[in-house]
Amino acid sequence: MPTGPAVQAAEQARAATGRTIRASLNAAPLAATLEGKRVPTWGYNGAVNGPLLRGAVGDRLEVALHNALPQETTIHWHGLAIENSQDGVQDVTQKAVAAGADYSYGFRLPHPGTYWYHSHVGLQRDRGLYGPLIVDDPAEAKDWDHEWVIVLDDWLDGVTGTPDDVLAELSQGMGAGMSGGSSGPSGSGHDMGGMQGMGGMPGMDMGGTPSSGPGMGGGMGSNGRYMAMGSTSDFLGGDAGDVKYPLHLFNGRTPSDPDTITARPGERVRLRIINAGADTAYRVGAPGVKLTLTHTDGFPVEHREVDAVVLGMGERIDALLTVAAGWTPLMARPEGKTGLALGLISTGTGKQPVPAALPSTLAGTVVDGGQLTSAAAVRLPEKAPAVTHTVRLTGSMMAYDWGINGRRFSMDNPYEGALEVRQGDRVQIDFVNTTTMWHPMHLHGHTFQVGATGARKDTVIVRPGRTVSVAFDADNPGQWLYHCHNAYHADRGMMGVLSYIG
Ligand SMILES: [Cu+2]
Repeated sequence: MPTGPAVQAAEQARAATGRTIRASLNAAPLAATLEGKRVPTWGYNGAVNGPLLRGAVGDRLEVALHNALPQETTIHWHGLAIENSQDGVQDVTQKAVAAGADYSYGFRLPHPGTYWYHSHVGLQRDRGLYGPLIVDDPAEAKDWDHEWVIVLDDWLDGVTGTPDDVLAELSQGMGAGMSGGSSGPSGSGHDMGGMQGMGGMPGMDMGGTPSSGPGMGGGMGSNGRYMAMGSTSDFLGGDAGDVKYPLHLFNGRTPSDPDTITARPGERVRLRIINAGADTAYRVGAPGVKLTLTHTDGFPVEHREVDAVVLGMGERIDALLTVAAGWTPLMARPEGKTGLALGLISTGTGKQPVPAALPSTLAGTVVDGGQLTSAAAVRLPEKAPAVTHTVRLTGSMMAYDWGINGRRFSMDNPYEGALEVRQGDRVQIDFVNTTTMWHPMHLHGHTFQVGATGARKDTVIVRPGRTVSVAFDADNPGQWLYHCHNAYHADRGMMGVLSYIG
């Protein structure tokens, strides 16, 4: 039970400063201005990318939500191991907040780091209903001069359609998208590497016949307006994304009007990068400048110097960057897609770079957060798992039937197929990707460890045909969702519940 005695006991055991941080979030329709155009969308407090919420470890965060949307909503506090009743999952941890209603969230901030919040209802977070949440560690030695909180997002709402329009098209399956003439090279990307490592999994329709999609030829879907065809990434192991986005935002702004910070040459900037996208991994870097990766998903890692870092949807990376004289373009390139999200660092000299003149690729040493090593201070002590759950990621672009172990999640019966754990147990989850596409797998309420010594994370990239094993100690009782953080995959059913029993 989200409010049972075990949950209350876990909440009482969390560190407390006695301080309370209060914030208000008003979820409402708004008109954003992007590329000089008025873009109708939904967001918090009148903007795309909500306000920065910030407190210290042990502070209590109280957020008053007003729902001025025309439909129900909730807020999920992504990555935070908070009290279960505050996790913001409709029909699992709370009743959704009705249109016009108010709701109060309140919980202690359990761990320092870079987190974020977003709506957990339907496809609302592929509009503007998200924002950054930073938890400070007062004991941390600050070896940087500036901090830059960076929220990246793939954007189409109000420009080419709405997320609901996108889902309507995708749900017809790949056949519908292929019948359109405007969607690029014949969709071969979605089949790429399809047979490798799949071994004829049941439910895998690799026939590739355009007629396999229901609803063929009807409505918008037949135009292939939203489906990204041939979007591939070697880094992600094949198919990179399902959806075409006309814009990519860096703190709610496009490259023609970039977010810009000023610094002196030689100063260090701590980047706190959040991928709030729905269907896009971002490769982030500055040409000719090294990034020192220090944290992923809030938790410290052994420092790693790279040329660029890839973030799946929901992932965060903290990195240190030393400022060079002139202008430094911090680029986020959508993996396997075209476009750019951009921010600039200026030292007050030189000429501001023109987006079109920037390099189209970021090469060299490139890693993702799941390939980093946890800092010793946060590494889980070695322990044999009391239980191992196998989570097969299933489905295909062809039928758009994404699921877990061949079953599509339904909120009507959320506990069917739940992964059962007992408090105190070391739990291992093996994410086995039987599909031809990568999935960023997210677990609520816990920060697992990837492999024996990998990073502590709450969202990890699982490449096609690969297995990623994660482990955690079951220390936060309740009912917790786990799901692919591709908004469209999650909505179609690649989701399940981790359930504390006994
Ligand atoms: Cu997915």
